Amino acid sequence: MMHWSLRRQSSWAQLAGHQGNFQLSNEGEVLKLHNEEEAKCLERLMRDPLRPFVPEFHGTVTRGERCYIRLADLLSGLRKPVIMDCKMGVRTYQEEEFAKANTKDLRSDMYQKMVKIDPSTLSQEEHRQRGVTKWRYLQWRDTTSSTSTLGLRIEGIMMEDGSVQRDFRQIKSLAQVTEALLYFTRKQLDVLKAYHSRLLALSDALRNSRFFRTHEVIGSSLLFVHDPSSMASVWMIDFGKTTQVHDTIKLRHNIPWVEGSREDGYLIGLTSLITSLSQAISAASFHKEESGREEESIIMKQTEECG
Ligand code: I3P
Repeated sequence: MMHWSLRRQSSWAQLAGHQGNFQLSNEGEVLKLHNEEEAKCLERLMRDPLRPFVPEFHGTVTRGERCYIRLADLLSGLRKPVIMDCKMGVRTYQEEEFAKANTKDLRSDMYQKMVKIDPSTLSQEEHRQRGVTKWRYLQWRDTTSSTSTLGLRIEGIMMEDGSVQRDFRQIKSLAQVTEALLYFTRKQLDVLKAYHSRLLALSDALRNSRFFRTHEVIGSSLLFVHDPSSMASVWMIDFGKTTQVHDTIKLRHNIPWVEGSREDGYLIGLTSLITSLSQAISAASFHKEESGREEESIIMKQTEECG
């Protein structure tokens, strides 16, 4: 998760996967620690039909000894933004990470994260080593969340008061995603409809995108942003693990991954989100009608009592 307003620095810092990777810029941009793959992707995206769905990329800048990519602040102009990060695709690890699954390159921090949530998931060997490979951890995250099945997972939500919630790892079903969407939008129909249209437009743009045809999109998120004036938009962010595939590989993005296929399942996730938004729109419409009826009957009762 990464694109946060400079005005809300503490919020994005709280949510960002890699704290310390961001800097403020006086020009109202978000500076993100340079990553070669991400910079290449952003450059290509600026010449692709996906451009309107990606934060404007303004090149790089050096600060001290570190290089940063310069991105438009997606929260600029929003008063009290409400934000949701959805990580897309049926896996969040690259094939290289998978290839390293049998190495002895163990991560104790990832082992600790797993122990905290469910120690029973770890083998005796892993407990003895007090470490797991990065692939093991990422794959566990994918299969214990909605990533493997629905092709997306909600990584975090920030509400208008700045409070941050990251506790969505238990979400497995589409109905639970719909519940989360209703909570995130507070059942506002106009906001849900705006998100729905934006995702349909994204779906069209992806169909026409050369970038999408030729890239394996891993660990990238859709950032949902709205504010009290109901301005709502969705942005594609985080391309650090997105790579171009060889010409001979024809990616479909809508089928499960098998080793070597490079498939990411991005469109499985997008379809899940669009379906879930349609369900949320129906639920919110029903709720609105019910509330209207309740209000009407209260008014009628009061009129009768007065009369
Ligand atoms: C992190 C999350 C990040 C990943 C990071 C994980 O786990 O999967 O996407 O960074 O790996 O620790 P969680 O969200 O459960 O805390 P990459 O996407 O860059 O791989 P890292 O610790 O090696 O940075």
